[in-house]
Amino acid sequence: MNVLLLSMPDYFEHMPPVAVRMPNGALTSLAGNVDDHHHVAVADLILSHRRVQEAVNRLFREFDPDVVGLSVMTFQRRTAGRIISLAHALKPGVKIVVGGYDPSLATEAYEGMGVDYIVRGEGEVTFRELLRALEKGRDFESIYGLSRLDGDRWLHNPARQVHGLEDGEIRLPNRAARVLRGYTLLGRQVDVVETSRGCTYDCSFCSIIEMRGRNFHTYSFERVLQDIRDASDRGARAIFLVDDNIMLNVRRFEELCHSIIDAGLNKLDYFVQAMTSSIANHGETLAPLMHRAGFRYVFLGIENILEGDLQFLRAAAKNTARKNGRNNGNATLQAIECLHRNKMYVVGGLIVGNPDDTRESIEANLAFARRYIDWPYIQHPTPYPRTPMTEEFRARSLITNERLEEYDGTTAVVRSERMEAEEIEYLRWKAERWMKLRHMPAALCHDPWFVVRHAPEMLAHTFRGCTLRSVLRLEDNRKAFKRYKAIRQQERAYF
Ligand code: B12
Ligand code: SF4
Repeated sequence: MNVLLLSMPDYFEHMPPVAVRMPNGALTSLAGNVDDHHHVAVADLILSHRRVQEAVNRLFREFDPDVVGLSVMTFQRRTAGRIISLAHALKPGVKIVVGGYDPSLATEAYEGMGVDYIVRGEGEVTFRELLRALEKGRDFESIYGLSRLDGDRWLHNPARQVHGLEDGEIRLPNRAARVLRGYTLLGRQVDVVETSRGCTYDCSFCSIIEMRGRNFHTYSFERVLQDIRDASDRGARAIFLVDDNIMLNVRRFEELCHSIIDAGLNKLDYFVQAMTSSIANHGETLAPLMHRAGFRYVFLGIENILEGDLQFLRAAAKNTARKNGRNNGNATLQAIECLHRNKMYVVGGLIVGNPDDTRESIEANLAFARRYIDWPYIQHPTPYPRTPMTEEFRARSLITNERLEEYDGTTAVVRSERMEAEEIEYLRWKAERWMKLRHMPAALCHDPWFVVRHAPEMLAHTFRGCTLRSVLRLEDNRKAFKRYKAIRQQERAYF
């Protein structure tokens, strides 16, 4: 069968396509795990975000798909709906399958969207079995994790257990299936690699627990190194480790760094998401090792610097430093200092606009970011399907915006008890632009050619809505913010 796998073109504020176009790891993993006789094409539509319709038309002409699979996050649901309609128009009768976080956690929302199958949870085995059932025309009922349309009724097969990755059943991703080019992270070809799946924490804003429960499974280092080598052989110079929480097992992560060094794969740049507690508590040995292994940017899930907010976010535990077996306060500063001492940059993940936030509590977080963080990744709490946070925001009637295409993390869609959503977003927007500007020299040193060529576009993105008058403060910043919001609105029209 001809199978076309698509990820959505929708991007958010901190990942402008001029600088970041990251592949979707799920699709190549699916492509690597179907039976060999299928012809699979993977197209990350972020690479054609300005010409989505043309790109889909062309992909249909070239691959004539029997099955189309879409990987969807919540803020991409509207675009997914439009692509599904287009697919039906281009080829009536084509089978449509959706998977990923949104279809898994808001399954019912897809039932009326012209979809034939919904894959809930991990997809490799379910999708392989679905293609087999489609070929045979039977046995759909025995596929765990599948929801399917039977006449005009939706049937939901039992959930599939999370995969123990240790058994080697999940084969390596198939990057050869990609049919579009142009992945980049500041001009360096980037790829994604997984070394583990899952997390045992339960932060209230995170979708992971509802998606797969609290567990942690790991791939063998042999497989991970093979995967990195494959990405590198295909031209990648930067690797994003997309594990949900790679720092859960610090000893294992240290061994992984050693393995990367021993295999000579430390010439690549690595980007990773990390818990502050792991870095703070093990940093003395871990951080120098990470530096030697090639780690360059570390995304720290700080979430918030205030204890009350951390309690709301259920993120206090992962931000706690320990000394002699005892809690020793917040780990954030210790972690940042440790990473800086070892020449790594900190991408600071903060969440502002929580229910009890005030102007002062938000300003405190912004001031912290300004002072300590190299690249801000500040977001607003976003009520994604089935997270504990969503329930609380709903119960407190704080959700002010139900337009899911705006659930991109940097659009405030909830208010706090004391502040309007728009005012919360305004504070973040106003502060963050300047923090991003400050990192330009570091980016210039590392990737001078790219930054010189793209600086105007990058600045135009960061400061969109602003004019010389607003930068010189001859105009009220709120007018620039309104223009920014209008531009952002236009950007969301991918069709
Ligand atoms: C790595 C990552 C990123 C990376 C890379 C993204 C990329 N290009 O793939 C970066 C940093 C860029 C990123 C950005 C964002 N992310 Co992100 N990200 C993740 C993370 C950590 C892992 C995702 C991953 O690659 N896993 C490995 C792959 C193999 O697993 P998978 O994606 O789950 O796919 C499996 C199944 O879902 C299924 N499946 C998936 N797609 C399909 C399709 C078909 C057809 C089938 C059959 C099956 C299937 O099968 C796959 C294999 O088993 C998750 C989870 C987490 N713990 O935080 C969040 C997560 C996916 N991100 C999320 C969000 C919201 C975002 C952002 C909007 C920022 C934000 N506000 O947090 C941006 C938007 C990106 C953009 N396009 O601009 C949310 C999504 C929530 C939701 N309900 O939509 C998550 C769940 C985090 C959370 N907040 O809980 N992200
Ligand atoms: S530690 Fe990270 S992956 Fe784990 S629940 Fe919290 S945010 Fe999600």
